[in-house]
Amino acid sequence: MSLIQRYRGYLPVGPSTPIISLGEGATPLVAADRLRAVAGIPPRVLLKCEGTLPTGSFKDRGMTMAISKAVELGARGVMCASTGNTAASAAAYAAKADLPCVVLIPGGAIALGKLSQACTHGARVLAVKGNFDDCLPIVVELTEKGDFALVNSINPYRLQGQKTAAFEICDALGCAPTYHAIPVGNAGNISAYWMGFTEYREAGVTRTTPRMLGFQAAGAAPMVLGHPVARPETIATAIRIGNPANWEKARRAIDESGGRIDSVTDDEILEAYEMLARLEGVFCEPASAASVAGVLKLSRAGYFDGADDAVVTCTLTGHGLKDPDTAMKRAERPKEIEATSEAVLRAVGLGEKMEALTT
Ligand code: AN7
Repeated sequence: MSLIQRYRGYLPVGPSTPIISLGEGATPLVAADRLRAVAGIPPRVLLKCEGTLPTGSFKDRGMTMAISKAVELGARGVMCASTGNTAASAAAYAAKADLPCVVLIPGGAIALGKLSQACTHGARVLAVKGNFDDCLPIVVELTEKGDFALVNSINPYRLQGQKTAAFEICDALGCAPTYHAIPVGNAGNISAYWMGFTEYREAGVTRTTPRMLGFQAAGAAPMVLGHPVARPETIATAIRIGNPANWEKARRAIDESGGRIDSVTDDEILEAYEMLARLEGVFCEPASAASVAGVLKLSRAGYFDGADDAVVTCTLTGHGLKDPDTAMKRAERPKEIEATSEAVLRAVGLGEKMEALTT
């Protein structure tokens, strides 16, 4: 069942809304027990793995709504600015809906997997000499004037779709988590989750809401600093954003929930990225690891002390395959060897042990 069908009663869709779906929704919520044990994190840690969505990121939740509504409302095409994942998702759903799609990306600053998706789905991809914050106002201006629909997260249907991730978490747990950790870029997703958590409480499905813990990259942390960042820099290119469009909404989510916004350095992001891959078998992209990096940071600072009965859910927003360059810059390159079993044993340095096992 598509996400729109499943949560129809909570979404602004009617009988005449066409459902443009790629089978999104129902992503896994995976217990991170090894990571929790190794890092000594007091609460239970669960990972909401959004990399399993059709285009490999959480954007699909918002895009199925945004594109369905664009078709319903008669848009002639769709347009977005993007650090990569929105572009990939918009391109795929626009292809499915037979709508032209134009995306503006910061030139040279988006991950290869995302670029390959946008281009392959047939979007017109334009590399702008500037960063994400330079791209978005152009898209706003052109879509206000023309008949293309804007599908960035300032489109309210995007957040409507994305709030369903909070529903899924509550449905899986049977209650709301105690804390919810999430990376923050343009600040749409944290706002959407808060909307989802509060709507479920208002509907009586859950009795509580979590404290929202938002994490920005240290080199792109306008909400932590309290002012826009003119030249955002981080290895987590997905969240390389200096002036988030949903700043106010996100601020309210954090304040109303009793949560906090914090920053994590690129080193902290990469540490969490590797721990997730090696301890949990979960390959996410660097920006996604910011949620877990933040939980590690807060845990070390004693923030969760005494919260052993608590549950912290972490959104892993995108799949690791989105950014193969970052992965291979860090990983050990394959060793080249002769095609013999002896060479294999020598190369892995386990010759004696493996012989002992096989004889
Ligand atoms: C993997 O694709 O902004 O705070 O243009 O791709 O809702 O912006 C992506 C953002 C986190 C931040 N993790 O979410 C885009 C774009 C990943 C992302 C975020 C993004 P928001």
